[in-house]
Amino acid sequence: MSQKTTRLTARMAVIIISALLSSTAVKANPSLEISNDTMNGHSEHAHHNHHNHSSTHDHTHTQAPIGVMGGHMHEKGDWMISYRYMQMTMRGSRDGTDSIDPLTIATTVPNPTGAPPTFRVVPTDMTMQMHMFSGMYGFTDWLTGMVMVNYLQKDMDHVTFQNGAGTTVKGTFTTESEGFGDTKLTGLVRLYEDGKHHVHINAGISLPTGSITEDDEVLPPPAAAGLTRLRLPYAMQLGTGTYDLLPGITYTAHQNEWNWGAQYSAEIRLESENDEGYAYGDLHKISAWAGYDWTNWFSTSLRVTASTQGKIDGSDDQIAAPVQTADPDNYGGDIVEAGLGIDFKIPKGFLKDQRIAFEGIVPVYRDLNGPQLETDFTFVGGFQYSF
Ligand SMILES: [Cu+2]
Repeated sequence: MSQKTTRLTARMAVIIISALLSSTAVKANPSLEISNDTMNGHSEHAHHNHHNHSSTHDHTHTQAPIGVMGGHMHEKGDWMISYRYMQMTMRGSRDGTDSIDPLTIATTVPNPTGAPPTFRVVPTDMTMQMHMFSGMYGFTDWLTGMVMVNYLQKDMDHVTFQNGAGTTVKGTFTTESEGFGDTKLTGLVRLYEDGKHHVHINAGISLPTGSITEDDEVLPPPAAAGLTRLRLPYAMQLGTGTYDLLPGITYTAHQNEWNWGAQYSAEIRLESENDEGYAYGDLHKISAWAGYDWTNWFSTSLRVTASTQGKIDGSDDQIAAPVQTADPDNYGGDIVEAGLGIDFKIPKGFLKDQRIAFEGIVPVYRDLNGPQLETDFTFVGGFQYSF
């Protein structure tokens, strides 16, 4: 039954995406066929007049900070492969907009199962590392395809309070999970292009290739209990378990030394629950940025991002422990972040014109469905190779 549902929703997703692609294509095609030469003319124009930098690729000038996915397109026949490393550092918990310490959680926050009455195991910090490998190809001047494969490493430190009540700390422990995450296939469809302003649609699907059945050893509260192997909470799993639609729209522009842009992107679950009985909340995200070219090989950017995500719907009955991460209600929330990016375009040698970029992102505002671990810092570093 669940396999049938999976097949059905996968087919629906393919139909939706191909409908989206073909309808845009029909709309965009007549003008694009005529304007192909004009477009090339524009980029040549941009090449020689707007930028006196020798050997400047037009797309390099209009691309988004490295933490933005699907921020640029490629011309027909152009390839790009890239590697991005992302590290999210979380320390301490937050409930709504307020921080909450482990002792307060362990003695006052109700455990929905009622036994024990409060969350006696509290996560204290977490590191998530993600290695993202992606390939892009310009099928035509109006359609770029993108594939992304992720490899994740997560570790979470916890403190266990002894028995069902009181302030005695029994001990600490760390859980780990590692493996491939979900795989993302995206079509980028050009909607508008005049050599200065660019608009494209991001039409993607996320395939549930990441494991949602990771387990590890945990330290339970009863004084006599030793390390016990359990299914890890949702936050430590590697994928969503559902087919997800990844819609979005991206605007980029440049003038002289300045570039700027904005992107709306979302993750919409295409199934009401995965094989273990739950689905993550939908995610909506808006980013806006501005960048400045200090030289023809060095630029910086500032970005602001706002996102909102719902709670987990349903639950995995094998995820059961008196810990906040095992409660589906303690997921999602509203977050505003600010990012500072630096970009290098290698000026000479065999990697000439290839891009190395970094972005550091800090939270500005957080209203979390909690208690939930809060992200204090996100680092993204990447290398992009075009040919
Ligand atoms: Cu690219």
